[in-house]
Amino acid sequence: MTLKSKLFWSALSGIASAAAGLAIAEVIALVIAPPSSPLVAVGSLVIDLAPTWAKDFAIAVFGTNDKLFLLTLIAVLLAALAAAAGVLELIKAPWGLVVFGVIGGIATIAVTTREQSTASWAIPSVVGMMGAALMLYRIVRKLSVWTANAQTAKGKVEQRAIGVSRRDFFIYIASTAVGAAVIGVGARAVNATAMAATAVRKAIKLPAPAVAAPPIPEGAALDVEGITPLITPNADFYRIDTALQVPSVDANDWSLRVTGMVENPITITFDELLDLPLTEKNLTLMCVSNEIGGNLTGNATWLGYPIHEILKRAKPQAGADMVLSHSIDGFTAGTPLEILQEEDRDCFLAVGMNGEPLPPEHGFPVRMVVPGLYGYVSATKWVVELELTTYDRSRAYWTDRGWSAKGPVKTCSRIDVPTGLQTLDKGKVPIAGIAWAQHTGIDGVEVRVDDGEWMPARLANPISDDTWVQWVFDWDAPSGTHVIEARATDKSGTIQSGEFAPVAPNGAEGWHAIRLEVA
Ligand SMILES: Nc1nc2c(c(=O)[nH]1)N[C@H]1C(S)=C(S)[C@@H](COP(=O)(O)O)O[C@H]1N2
Ligand SMILES: [Mo]
Repeated sequence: MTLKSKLFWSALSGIASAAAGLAIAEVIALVIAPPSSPLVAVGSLVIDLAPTWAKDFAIAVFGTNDKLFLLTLIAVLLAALAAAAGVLELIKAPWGLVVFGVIGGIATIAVTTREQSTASWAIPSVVGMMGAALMLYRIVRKLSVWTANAQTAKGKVEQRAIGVSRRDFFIYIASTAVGAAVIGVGARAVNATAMAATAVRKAIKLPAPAVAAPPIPEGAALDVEGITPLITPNADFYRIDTALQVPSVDANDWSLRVTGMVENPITITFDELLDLPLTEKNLTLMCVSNEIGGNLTGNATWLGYPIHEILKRAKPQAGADMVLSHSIDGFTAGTPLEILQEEDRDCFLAVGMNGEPLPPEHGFPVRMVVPGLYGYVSATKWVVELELTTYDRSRAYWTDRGWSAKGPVKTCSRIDVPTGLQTLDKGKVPIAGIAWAQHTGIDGVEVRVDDGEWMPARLANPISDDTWVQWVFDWDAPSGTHVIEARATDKSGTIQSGEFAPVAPNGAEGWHAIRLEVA
């Protein structure tokens, strides 16, 4: 084999391996976060570091294609480096792998120094780099076998000894390159769409509410270390959905259709929604899969438009008893029509969460929130259609998977502090937590120690019947091992049941219990 063709094939090996690594990185970025794509991060870093004259030059020459120019430039540069790595790996292994390591290192630095990056953002670059290196190692090994065979053949004996033929090698490298291109370009396109939707979200200014949430009452937050804060920051808010990739919806393209059993089907755009008088409200959201003592719950300040107003405009036909809300990703939830029509329940098409547009993973641009029902029957994120129908005729996503068609929230309480399995000093110890019975309201919480008498805890001032409420019991802890339990009573008189029930099919039951040691 000539030196020229050795150089050619090894350079091609480097490029195919780099393409595979990039494709791996893009696919992982789909799951981690679109801006964790090394291509984007390196591009952004170059933009940040480029001197002004270079930026001016690029804009002057390429106009609005300046970003395309930059990405092309990076791609060409990367291809050249990858080709060099391929050649190096063939003639001076493992230096080709080292070059890939350096490229991966630069990408990792670029990604992790981006604004709002977290440590996990390094994963696409690191895994992509390792994938590329492994690929290069394997391809070059095949290439060595082939070139060795070729040399033997030129000598005299067996044309195809053991090992790899030119054809085998060509198929291997071509399938790597084509596979990487197809997967990588596809993933890149999805990531780019997600980033564009994020940019739209950033530019949105939510209007002030026409009806603001009442101020949080004095004494709603107890002064107990470790108790659940009244309002859950968006970053800490639990996330439950069936979406492998967070749907990216451009608010400018979004609309909601009200369809099915209505006299007056309507469509409403995002701008139209923002122009309506919006209401603000604190509301605790709860997942039906929340175990006793679990944390699949959060309390936020939502900004939205009352769904009963939308329904009034659409005029439901007689006989309809369910609103099947459709998410853009195909998820559906079935909510009783009469609940959504209640004028004082504040069922929302929500656009804001704690003062900002809905975060993408919490349903941007618009989701539903309904006080008093578990999320799976009410809180459709990325909602695009409200279909009026009947429980007889239609089944929602989870109803087909063994969960109850209706899901009112069960009255419940949780002990936040002390955490279980802890050793405390004897004496005064606050036992504290939260209790909830959305839309009914909490009347009281009781605590008992070691199967003793139930003793009333002190309730904080509730924000409203639609939110959780904090409680505390001042315990004088004697030495020994103790089991502490709590139970809530709601304003309808229902006492939280102590009988264990699993989360399926309509929510867990039982008392939260913790065991602790007092020295
Ligand atoms: N589109 C869509 N919306 C959805 C879901 C889903 O899987 N897809 N899950 C629901 C469930 S089960 C719950 S508990 C809440 C959770 O909302 P959060 O992720 O904002 O906390 O969203 C609801 N809305
Ligand atoms: Mo849920």
